[in-house]
Amino acid sequence: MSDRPPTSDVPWWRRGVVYQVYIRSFADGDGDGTGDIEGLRSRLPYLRDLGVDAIWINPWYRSPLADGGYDVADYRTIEPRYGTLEQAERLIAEAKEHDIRVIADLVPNHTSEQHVWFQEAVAAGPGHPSRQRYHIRDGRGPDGAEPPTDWVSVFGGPAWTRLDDGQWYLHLFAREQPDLNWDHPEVRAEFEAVFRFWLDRGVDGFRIDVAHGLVKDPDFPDLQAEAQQILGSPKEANHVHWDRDGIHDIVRDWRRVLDGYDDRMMVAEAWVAPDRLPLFIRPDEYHQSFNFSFLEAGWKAQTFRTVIAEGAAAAAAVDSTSTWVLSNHDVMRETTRYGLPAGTNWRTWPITGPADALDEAAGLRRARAAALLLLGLPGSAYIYQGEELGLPEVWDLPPEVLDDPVWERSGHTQKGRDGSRVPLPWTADGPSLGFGSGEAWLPQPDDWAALAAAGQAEDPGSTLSLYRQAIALRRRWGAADEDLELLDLGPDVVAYRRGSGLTCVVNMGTEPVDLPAHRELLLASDPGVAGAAATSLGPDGAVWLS
Ligand code: TEU
Repeated sequence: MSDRPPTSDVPWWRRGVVYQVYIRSFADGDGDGTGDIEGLRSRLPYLRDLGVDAIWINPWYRSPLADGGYDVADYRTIEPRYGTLEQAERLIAEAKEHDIRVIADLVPNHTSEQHVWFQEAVAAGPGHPSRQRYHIRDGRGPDGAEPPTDWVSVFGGPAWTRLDDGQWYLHLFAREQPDLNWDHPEVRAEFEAVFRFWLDRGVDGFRIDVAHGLVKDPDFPDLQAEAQQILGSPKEANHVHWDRDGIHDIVRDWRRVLDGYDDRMMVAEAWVAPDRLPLFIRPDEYHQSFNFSFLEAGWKAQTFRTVIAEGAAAAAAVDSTSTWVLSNHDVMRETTRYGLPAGTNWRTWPITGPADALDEAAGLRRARAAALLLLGLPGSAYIYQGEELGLPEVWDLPPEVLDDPVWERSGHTQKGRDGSRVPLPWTADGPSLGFGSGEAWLPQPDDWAALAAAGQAEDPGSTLSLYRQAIALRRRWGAADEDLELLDLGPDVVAYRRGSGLTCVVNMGTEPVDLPAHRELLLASDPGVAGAAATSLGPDGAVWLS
């Protein structure tokens, strides 16, 4: 067991630091270019030293990887490229020895087209009961040649694909991801069994994919939407297929299953309006739901102040805690996002440019400051692999290596999300910078050698050292209470004080700002940003004071 002091007696997930492992790109144990369970297991000491409480592992189930594993063919087996069930069990056990909890990623909105249910439904033909587990319907117009509705896929293009026998199936994401019918009792029963399968194998929690999906308007009306933004997040309550009230019954069933086990949790990936988020974290539903407004805020103090106040209040209203997140495998890495001019559409910018709009140095400074903003807040903090290395988005990946279905489905108007999924650099040399013994499935930029974890671990001024120090200090200063007081230090400043006495100040303006009186400078986002006397704070800087 590790010798770290327990933070408190409240449930671990209420205040934990959760590290997101995009398994395909974390560490490759067998040299085939794809990350895997053995690679992850070999890096558990790194995660222990970073100080995280838990890891969330992106889907590791058997999958053709048409959408990076969010197309699950079998929820009870491990994708052979990632390893075996025995290896998964060993990983869970070893993580526990390091005091690291494991959160699995469950995908209930859709399966892979290779799931046995979908294969059966396709083979059986129209009218067969197996078709009712999905949304498979007749088309409209002469010969049913028009899709049943005008709905569009989140990844671009129509949300319906026609089968050879003439019927159409719904897929809100890629063609390879047919949506399940959650009105079907077998679908509900199967997922309860899948929850139990993984709970019995010791997982501590679940991240639930597309928690705002699942339920569709039974009348299947047209949307008549002008155009849906690709990878956009329409935050409309009771939309025809998002954030429908019927979701909550399903969630309550899942919660009953989890409550039959000790100390387990589930976190919702719900892209919903801020005022709808509390509904997902009522006491008999999810334990947490990502606060994506925090991620979506640009480098603007007013926006962050509002988002923090609203997020904390919304969680407190239902006796939950907020779940802060700056980045994940679906969005441009914040080091690049914060380096782009305010208002830039970062989904399209890698294609539209202009490339010289990017200020990489400012982006990194701001990302480091944002880390202190994030890690000082009460509630839980999710960090995405590579964030602790200050990795930028690889926005200039050559088109021929792109793997995200978004690239093709968007008609090449968006490159997609591969730029945030490039395998991690562990060492300054080797064929894939220590990721594995061979080439990585996506190419790493040459200058990532300088960002490798091994070098950063030795450098006290590195981004990795900053994260390590911040997470260690958070145990002492940030975890003991859920108190939060926002301070007014001017229009360009985000500042708050915690009940412990920790004060966090972030300067999002262009001029230095005065720091409040304090006893000690605990941590600064960049050496020198607060000067020797720590009386003022430079632009794009953050400090923790006591
Ligand atoms: O993402 C769900 C989802 O809705 C996102 O695509 C969202 O629209 C976008 O990121 C908002 O900016 C989840 C997974 O995280 C993603 O990787 C999968 O591709 C998707 O579900 C389908 O399973």
